[in-house]
Amino acid sequence: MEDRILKPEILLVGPYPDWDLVELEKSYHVHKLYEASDADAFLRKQGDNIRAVATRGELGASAALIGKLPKLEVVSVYGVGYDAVDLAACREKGIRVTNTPDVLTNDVADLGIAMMLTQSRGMIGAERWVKDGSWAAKGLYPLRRRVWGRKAGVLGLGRIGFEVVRRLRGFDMDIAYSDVTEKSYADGMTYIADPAALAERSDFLFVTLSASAATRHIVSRDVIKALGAEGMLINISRASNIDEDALLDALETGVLGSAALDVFEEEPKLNPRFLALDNVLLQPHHASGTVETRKAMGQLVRDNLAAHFSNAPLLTPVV
Ligand code: 8YV
Repeated sequence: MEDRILKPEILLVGPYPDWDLVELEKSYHVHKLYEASDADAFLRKQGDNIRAVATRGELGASAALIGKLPKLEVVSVYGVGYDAVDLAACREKGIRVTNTPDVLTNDVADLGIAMMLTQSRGMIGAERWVKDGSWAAKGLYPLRRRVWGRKAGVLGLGRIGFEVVRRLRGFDMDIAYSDVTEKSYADGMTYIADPAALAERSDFLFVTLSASAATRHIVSRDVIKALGAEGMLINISRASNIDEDALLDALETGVLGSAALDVFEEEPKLNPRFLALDNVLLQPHHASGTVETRKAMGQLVRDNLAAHFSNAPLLTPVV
């Protein structure tokens, strides 16, 4: 009997690792949108029977895509961020949404700390200094700024922000945070509601809040200016949380000291202005990119789909 009669049909928006694809194909008839040369034609042909979308954090599911899938029941996001899923369209049509919180928190926090250290101590340039012979030819590498004991600001004290803080404590840092409300678990940390005031007192400003329309450009031109010529901005959340034009202007003119970024508007295509800067550390949106975490994320995507198709409660529902 044909596969699709026995198995629910699902749409994969972007590629997953092979170990996930193999497992998904055991239970579902998988359509790969990313392999279609003409996505519209593909969806006109296949869209009518698709009951689930499996997507990635940064790819989400737009209202336009959802509108082309009349039998859609559930969107399962491989990622904690669901800002790219049109939740209003899902709510209106009774479509459930799940994500993969918790399993990636520690890896995302680790990368944030690694980015702070790498950028502050100039490790990329230092390695170049060794490899290109500058060490032997020119002598000592220019001095960089210390990390321990300095002031950190954390914008968004959710799961990831909290783990960033736990790690920063190991560097004896003076830590403050900003969030919509003061948090009961923010032991020993100064609460500063205004992001610009938080930036003003910070040497390192971590952006760790989940993105939504309400947080768009919360790191504004003024916040960036307040962080200042000695400050460093570290973004492990979403590009939309930062006014990227303002960030580029500030990095180019020295209004902001430096930045370490894992996410970009229009990624994976970056604004070419980033590539000309020597005061940025650029990472390819891989804060959750370890084998262990990605395996756990894939498992949670599948567990949510399995729960949905067996009428069991969803493990990590968003809608
Ligand atoms: C991506 C993410 O989903 O968790 C998120 O919100 O953006 C990431 O984990 C991951 O890079 C896979 O594309």
